[in-house]
Amino acid sequence: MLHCGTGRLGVASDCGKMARTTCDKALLGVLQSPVKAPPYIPRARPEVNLSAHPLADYFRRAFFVLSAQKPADLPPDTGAEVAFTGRSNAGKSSAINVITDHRGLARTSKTPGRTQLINFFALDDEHRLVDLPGFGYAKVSLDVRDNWQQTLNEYLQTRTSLAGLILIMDIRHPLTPFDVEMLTWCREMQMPVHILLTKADKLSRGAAAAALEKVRRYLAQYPSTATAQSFSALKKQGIDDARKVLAEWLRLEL
Ligand SMILES: Nc1nc2c(ncn2[C@@H]2O[C@H](COP(=O)(O)OP(=O)(O)O)[C@@H](O)[C@H]2O)c(=O)[nH]1
Ligand SMILES: [Mg+2]
Repeated sequence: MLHCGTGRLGVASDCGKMARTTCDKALLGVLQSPVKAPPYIPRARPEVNLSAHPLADYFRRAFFVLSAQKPADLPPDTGAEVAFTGRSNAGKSSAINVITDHRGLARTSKTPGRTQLINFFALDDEHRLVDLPGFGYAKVSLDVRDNWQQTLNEYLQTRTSLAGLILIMDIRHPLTPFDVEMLTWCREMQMPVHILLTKADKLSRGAAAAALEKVRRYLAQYPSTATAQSFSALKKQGIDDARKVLAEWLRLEL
């Protein structure tokens, strides 16, 4: 192998010569074959798209800023941010990825409990999206869990730039004890909350509508501003509705 490799680099050797000759012939064949120019397809100029979808384009600007493990790591508490929360594996990172139209911005995982950091994504100098660590069956030691739950609590209790929470629930298992706890906390703190019932692609249209209705009936029992919609990161369903909620909370002027 090494021998052939040296030949390819032009050092005289039988093997090298053979490789060169075969290669040259192949190259010549490609060069000599009539190459048809591809048909000219005019492309829409980016500026045209920008004016047509200002919301989508705004969220597409998102970029990773930092991961915080302890309160001291948090970025300055200025401007406005919206945090995504929910059980591990509910689909938080996937939701952030489709809303910002970035495939791997927030890492997604098939293994629950892998993201234990508060991840910040900036949209501009004053607006951020935040991927919170998933509660639930995190595969971390108790010590570590205590540590980041403390950071998470402190973040939720003291962050003045936090404009609202996007609570992600698997549409097949909505209103888990964690979700109910989170909704109660939001009510008590008067924190705006919008529920994305995600993985809607896993249910029939009728079953998805019934799940949404069930959640809305639950919310209607309490005087609060909590809202809900169905969503699918896989089928890109409900993305613009979610973006509109974010834009309102972040007071974006687009
Ligand atoms: N079918 C389907 N799968 C999804 C959807 N959203 C997320 N997933 C999958 O659910 C798993 C967990 O998603 P992830 O975004 O990492 O969840 P997180 O732990 O809450 O951040 C991954 O395997 C995703 O591909 C969705 O809308 N539909
Ligand atoms: Mg995640």
